[in-house]
Amino acid sequence: MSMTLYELEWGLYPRRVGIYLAEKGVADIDRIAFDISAGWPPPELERLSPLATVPILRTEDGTLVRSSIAILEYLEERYPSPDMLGATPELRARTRELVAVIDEAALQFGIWCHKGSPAFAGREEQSREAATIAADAYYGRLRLLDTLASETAGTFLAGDGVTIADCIAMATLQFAEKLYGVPLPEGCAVLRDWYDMFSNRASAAAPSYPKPLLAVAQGLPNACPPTLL
Ligand SMILES: N[C@@H](CCC(=O)N[C@@H](CS)C(=O)NCC(=O)O)C(=O)O
Repeated sequence: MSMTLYELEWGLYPRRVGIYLAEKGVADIDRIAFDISAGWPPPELERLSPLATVPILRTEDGTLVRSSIAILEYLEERYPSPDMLGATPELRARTRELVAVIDEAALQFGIWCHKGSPAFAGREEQSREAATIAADAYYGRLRLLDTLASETAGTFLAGDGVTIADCIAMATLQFAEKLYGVPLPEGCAVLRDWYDMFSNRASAAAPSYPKPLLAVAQGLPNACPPTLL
């Protein structure tokens, strides 16, 4: 029996794992993609997790790993080569520092969407104020990421090799740009160059987003003051 990954191929968090598996060259994990067209969450997902979020990894012994970062760290232990965390404690600390900042950015972006996007109107309470604060925080984290990335002498965010930080950053920025039409903030030259470079990698080929969602999601920038964009 092999491991099973439950995902939503284009989703912000599951996409982290999708990019990682492509970079790692791991293909022996069964993948089950949920579909939002029949409503969310699907009953099978509710049975798997009280959080009802994806991604979820089920290991061979039935253990459920229900957080994208925990999944990536677990897979690093299972598939140590090529190393995508860092070869020394210091390099691993660096990767995790970047991951923490990007994860905060993703969280803020999610709040921005949930509170400010027509995609969530009618499903939860909208708040222009909350959306604006989250948008500001999202861009603040990206500026911080740009500063941290500029300290690195290497092609990738944490150095010369691809790490889980690249996978998580790519998933976040791609989701923001391609689904919601939210560009990188002005002035983040290092992050911009990294994003343009990483976008050309096979692992980062944009997934296909559900058309009905795409049609409403692209309205997000209009929900916030133009000064933030
Ligand atoms: N911290 C979790 C977040 C997972 C998450 O929020 N996933 C989204 C999909 S991209 C989800 O399942 N949302 C459904 C919901 O919140 O009901 C992780 O890193 O895995």
